[in-house]
Amino acid sequence: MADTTLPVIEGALLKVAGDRGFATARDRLEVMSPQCGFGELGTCCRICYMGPCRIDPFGNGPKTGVCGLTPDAMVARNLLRDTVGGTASHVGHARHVLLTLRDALNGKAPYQIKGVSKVMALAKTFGVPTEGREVNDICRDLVNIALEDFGRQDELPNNWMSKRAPAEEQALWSDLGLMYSNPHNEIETAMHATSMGNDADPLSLMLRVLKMSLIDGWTGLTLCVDLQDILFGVPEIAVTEAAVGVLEENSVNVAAHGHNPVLSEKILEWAEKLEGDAIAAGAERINVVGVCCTGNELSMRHGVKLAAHNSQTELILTTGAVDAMVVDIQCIWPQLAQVAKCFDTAFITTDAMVRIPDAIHIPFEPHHADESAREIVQKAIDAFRRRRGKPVDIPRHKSTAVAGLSVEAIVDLLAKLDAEDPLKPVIDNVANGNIFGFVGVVGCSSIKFRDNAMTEEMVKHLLRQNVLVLTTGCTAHICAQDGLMTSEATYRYCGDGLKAVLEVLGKAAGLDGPLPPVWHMGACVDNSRIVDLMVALAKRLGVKVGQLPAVGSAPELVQEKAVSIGGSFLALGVSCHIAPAPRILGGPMVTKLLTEDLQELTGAVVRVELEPKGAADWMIAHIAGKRAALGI
Ligand code: XCC
Ligand code: SF4
Repeated sequence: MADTTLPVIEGALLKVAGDRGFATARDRLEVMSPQCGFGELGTCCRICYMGPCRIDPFGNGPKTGVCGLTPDAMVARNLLRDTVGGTASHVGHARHVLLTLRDALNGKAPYQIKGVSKVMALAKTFGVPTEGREVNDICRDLVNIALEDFGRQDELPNNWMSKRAPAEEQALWSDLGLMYSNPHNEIETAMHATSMGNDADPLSLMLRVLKMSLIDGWTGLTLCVDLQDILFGVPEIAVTEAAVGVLEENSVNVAAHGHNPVLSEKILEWAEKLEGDAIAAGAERINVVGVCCTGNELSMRHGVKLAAHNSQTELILTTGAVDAMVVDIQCIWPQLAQVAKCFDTAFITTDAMVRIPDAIHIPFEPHHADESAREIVQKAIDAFRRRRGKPVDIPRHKSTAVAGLSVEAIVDLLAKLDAEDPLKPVIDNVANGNIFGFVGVVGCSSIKFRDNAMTEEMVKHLLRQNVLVLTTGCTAHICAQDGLMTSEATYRYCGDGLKAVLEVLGKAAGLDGPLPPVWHMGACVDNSRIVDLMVALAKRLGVKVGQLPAVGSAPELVQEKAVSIGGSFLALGVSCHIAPAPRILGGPMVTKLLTEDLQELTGAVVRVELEPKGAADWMIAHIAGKRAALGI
């Protein structure tokens, strides 16, 4: 029996949807099942019009595509295109934040620099002089360094990667030909290389996969998060709540969904400014709640409540209680507009790239951020006026959750134990086994894995073995909803060693009980925070990141972005558990490369485990191997 409350929340939401007559993603999946076997194995190519070509991995029928493409090259090309999709998404987000910061500095966009400490830290990293200079001037230099990365046509190493990534790993990447310069050029090259009649060598293609993933890691994630922290502030530990029960029947509920805080920060600001209008419309207040990664961004910096992860997005609309759902980019299901239409819900798209039939489109761009945000919040108040008095159905489940564990917040907390050497308490507890290791549980929520509570169950197995869990993205929502970001979870699930460490940390943090055992480190872009923490620990220990007793896990993979994030962990030498299987199994060489031979190249492997316990057991064994190699 699953030791988790999540299926309860999921079940309650599905019941609401069912009672109100809505088909959901689960129904659509059922109609579609079984899904295409060629697609699952990666041996379907539709890159040119002699195809589509399909190769039966059991040897029945054609052994290559019409052009002669082998199954290994086919799966490698497809995988590369997945990572291009993921990387392009994050790099696009990062560039948008960069241009917003530039415009804010030029007085053309209504945003201020809230993360002065981040500006100073980055100035140090990039060798930007600070003595006697205004923060905005220092910041302008940082912006120019970032802009250079997007403009250069030489082959000099990318600024952000070469200054932010650890040196020893860079030497390895350089040997493997994985260093990059301008991310845009590389995205172009990868699309070119995978088009008909180009790269057909599986090994060459797989190295491109790693290179593309590094671009995701250092430009898509690290640069993006660094600049977001400059604009919106470095997250600090905050207590919030999670699950659908955070919706309030008598308030104007505004669900902010998507990824880019450039939008959601303004929505939050205008929700506060227009509270009076909401009260005049008969509401108690404006209740901004967060969905998916936008939810994570808002909870990390403002303690905003977390309403739903990706596979619950259509379900929370069926409660009838969401007055507006405002979205920007990525992971926005087109179905949302159809569900919203059945209620008074204003479903509002804001980005020119995300147009959805039947949505209200209010263009949001940083230069006119205030006007647009005001209009959006007003639409929510109007929708509330129409909804007032109509029945809503809000399942009451929710849990408290501690969020905001940026690396800076963690180091500040540790400094209360050892001001001289903040990481020492962690290192000591890793050495004595109180902390057996670390797992970054990241990525999406998938309806394919929700019924067996894959993420929660896996996490609980890890905690029992004293593994500290760091999480981001929709898996962070899952953990928060299940109460895994509470002190009680420490008592209930952790092994004695981990419990003892978290008790000390909880006290230092001024909490009533121990620090929770699952650390909310943010949105998917904030996986760079997990990497930063690992890099800092490795540096302090004098080892490579790949030698740490640490593993990555994407237990409910959905998005291409999670594929490229996983690739960036692999390039750093951090092994990854993944479920479901990536679409490589039709290519025996590629499969062997990722599950075994990569060990020789970067020190990491990929492991597919579809059951929570099997996944946890493999990770614990892997961590044990790393510990043994370190002699601890
Ligand atoms: Fe999307 Fe980021 Fe995945 Fe959730 S975790 S389904 S990517 S919202 Ni990023
Ligand atoms: Fe088929 Fe080759 Fe064209 Fe792909 S590129 S569709 S394998 S002919």
